[in-house]
Amino acid sequence: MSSPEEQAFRLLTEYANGFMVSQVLFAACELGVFDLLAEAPEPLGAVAVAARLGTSSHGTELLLDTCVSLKLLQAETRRGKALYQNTELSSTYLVRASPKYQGNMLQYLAKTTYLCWGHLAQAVRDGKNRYPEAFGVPSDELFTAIYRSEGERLQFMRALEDVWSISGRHVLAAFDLSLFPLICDVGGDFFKDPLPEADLYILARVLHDWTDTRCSQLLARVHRACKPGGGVLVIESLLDADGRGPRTTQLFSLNMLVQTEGRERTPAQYLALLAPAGFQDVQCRRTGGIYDAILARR
Ligand code: ASE
Repeated sequence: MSSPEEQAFRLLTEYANGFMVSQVLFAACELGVFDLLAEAPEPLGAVAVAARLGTSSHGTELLLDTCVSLKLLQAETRRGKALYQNTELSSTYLVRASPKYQGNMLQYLAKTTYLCWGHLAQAVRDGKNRYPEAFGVPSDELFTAIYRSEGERLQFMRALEDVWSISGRHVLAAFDLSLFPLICDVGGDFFKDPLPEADLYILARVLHDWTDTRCSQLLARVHRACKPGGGVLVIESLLDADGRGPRTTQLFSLNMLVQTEGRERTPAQYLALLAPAGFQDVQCRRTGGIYDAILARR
């Protein structure tokens, strides 16, 4: 048994090196390790993987063995030689052909979000991100942190779809939506474009990108478009009432600080946005998953 002090140091080391774990995952995806092993008829050695990927055999072996420790790959030793194959986790989520593939999100996190997190301390100092200065994009843009180009916008949309393919059903099962025959999933330029008439408006991962002022404007627009008896379904990751958890949601809220002008919110904070916009009967349902649901009626 290690002393509390040693345990604390172990925890500190784990946190300090946490970014390395993310990078191993990102690199293995980017290089196509999981796709190659999925397509191979049998487990492959490091030299064979390196030859097929066009990578160094030394680097590849290190990467593969680290993936084994992380349970992203499994290895068996045959006649003194390690042979690698995918685990359940990597077959399900990291192979491009899988219906539950999460690689677009990982690529987005690696190529965009990760860079923004390098400016976390500055974002905390300022209370807002310095994305325009840091990345050399026009600072008059309100919402540049999510995509710097059309290609990045498409990547972001593919990334959100990856997560939706896992979380969507749980969130949509949180409430009986059969009362709402015509449903509008709000996206695009919703501050400017007219909203179509509908019984229910879904705002999924939208409000967390915006300031309270912008959220109020958007909710007022939705309220005006909404039929009497209709409603709005907000899909977001809910913070605990005291803001001290869940940890993933706290990290998402910091993510909104470094990438957007928004934040994650508590149920009371969503109520404080919905009620002044004219919505009633606000109900919050936690799903136990990443995203929760809030239903309010006009
Ligand atoms: C956004 C979602 C994301 C804006 C920036 C983002 C994600 C990463 N960066 O609306 C996806 C998952 N993370 C969160 C916080 O939902």
